[in-house]
Amino acid sequence: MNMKMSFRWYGEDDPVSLKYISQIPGMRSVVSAVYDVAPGKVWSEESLERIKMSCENNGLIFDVIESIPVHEDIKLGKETADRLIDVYCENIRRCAKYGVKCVTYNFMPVFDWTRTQLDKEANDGSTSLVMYMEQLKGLNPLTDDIDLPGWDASYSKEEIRGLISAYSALGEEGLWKNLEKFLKKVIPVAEECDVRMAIHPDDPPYPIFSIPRIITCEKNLDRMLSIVDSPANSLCLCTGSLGCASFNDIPRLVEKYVKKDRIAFMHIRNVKNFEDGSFEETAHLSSCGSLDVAEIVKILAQNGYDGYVRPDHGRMIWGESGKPGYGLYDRALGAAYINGLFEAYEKG
Ligand code: DNO
Repeated sequence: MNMKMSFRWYGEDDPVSLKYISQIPGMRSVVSAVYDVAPGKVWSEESLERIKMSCENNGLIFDVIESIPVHEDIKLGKETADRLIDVYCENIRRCAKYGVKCVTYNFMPVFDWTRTQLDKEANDGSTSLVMYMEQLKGLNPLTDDIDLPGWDASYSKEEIRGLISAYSALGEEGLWKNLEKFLKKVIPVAEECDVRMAIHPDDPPYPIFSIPRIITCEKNLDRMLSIVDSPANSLCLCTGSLGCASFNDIPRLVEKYVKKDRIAFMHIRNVKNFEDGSFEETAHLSSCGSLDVAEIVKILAQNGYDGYVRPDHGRMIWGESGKPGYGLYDRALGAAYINGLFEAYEKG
């Protein structure tokens, strides 16, 4: 197969072992990161070497990072941004030295992905991550003490309030300006190192609590890619993140960007969308959700996609417990299904 099947591993503390990951048929690459260093600090070469060796000892290749986090000061365009971008570049160089070919990151202010519940039980007893507008309504992080699942717990409530106010004042155009500055410094370094930077879309792809979000839709993806027109400035096209909004037609977006060679990484998962914008994460199979996963893979296969793919968020099934979205069983089923689709479409 052309594409490179991969699996996210959260390091030594991950309840899913590299040995088990290596037992999934067709598993090639490990997607990981140095998790014990705060954003804005340099990763030690020893840490990268250790991840590389652990993967290789299990017959796996460590060549994808998810993520090198972008410090909030860079996104906010503070005076420390220049120095922090230099640190970011140094981390890219170090990763490349240990064999990394693709670095995933996001430009979401304050919070990464947002859901209202992490363990919604379905009729079959499995659980998954959901976003219910009903649960979100009426929450105001500036006045309420809220703590949504998936948010960085290291911020105090006061700090979160301060950041939210700063981002509201910055606005979308301010955030674009800071992204532009970041890309113009980072992408040339990635090019030198033969690394493809893969931006993860905002999840969900619309503003939350008046915080601007810009990696959301076709127009904005085009704008982001045109800032530096290079394959090193590419997408991590996450089907679930973009696909929970009705304005994004995922097969069409995949077709457009794969033809331009601007997809470095595919996160493949399915979501079931509701009229009011709520959504539930489901099993990967097309018939389980609103996305036509078979069609998406068909387009990738028929266009000779040779970038990275990983099964994204799985449900918790068969009594497994662990990191929400990141258990072994349902993601392994997802990998097997995606491999099957690629094999079928590549063989025509
Ligand atoms: C969620 C993940 C994201 C992703 C980052 C990339 O499960 O896909 O947290 O890793 O947004 O920086």
